[in-house]
Amino acid sequence: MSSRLVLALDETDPARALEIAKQVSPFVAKIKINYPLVLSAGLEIVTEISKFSPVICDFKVADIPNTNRLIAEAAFNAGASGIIAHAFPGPESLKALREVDASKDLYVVITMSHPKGGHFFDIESFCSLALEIGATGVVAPATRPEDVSKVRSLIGDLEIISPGVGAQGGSSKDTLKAGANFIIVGRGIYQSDDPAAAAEKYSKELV
Ligand code: OMP
Repeated sequence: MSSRLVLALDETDPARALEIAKQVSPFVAKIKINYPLVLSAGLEIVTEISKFSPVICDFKVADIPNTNRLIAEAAFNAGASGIIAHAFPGPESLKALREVDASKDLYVVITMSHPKGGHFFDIESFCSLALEIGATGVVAPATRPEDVSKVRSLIGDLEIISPGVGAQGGSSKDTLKAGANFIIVGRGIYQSDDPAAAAEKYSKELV
């Protein structure tokens, strides 16, 4: 069975990040890269890691349509298979990402995983926006499975990818039960002494 694990590779040492990407690739569906790694390694790291696994650029894009477009062009030209965006700038900003390349994955953040991270997020409106603009899926928090259930009831068949398992204390079992398709794990894997063994263990928990 294919993996339901996404590695959040927030390791900031480029050489170590690349080595971890190679080692974990048999156990992950995708690798998610965020600003900490890209700011230390440059966008070329997306191209390098894409050789081992599809890469989601977690740039939480949140700007006017033209700036969103420029960011998506850079990420996709580097080889990213998908991108994560915030919903609050509204439909035109999200559509601009879609229009760069509709074959790429677009994930919309619905509400966030940290304590009080849901305070300024409107789950109903953001889910309806994700549907309206034809998102691939949404990001919803493993730290609040009740929110994942609510999101599942609002977005039909769109994918749910859920961060917050491991260092943030979320339960992968409860999150999958609530309707998530993929679980995102960062520190629980890349800070482990044996990232490949940790990724294998997490991936087996998600079957
Ligand atoms: P760990 O907490 O180390 O497992 O990493 C979680 C990853 O998911 C990080 O890259 C976060 O930036 C990201 N994330 C969240 O933790 N919470 C959210 O609400 C949304 C994201 C995300 O969009 O991926």
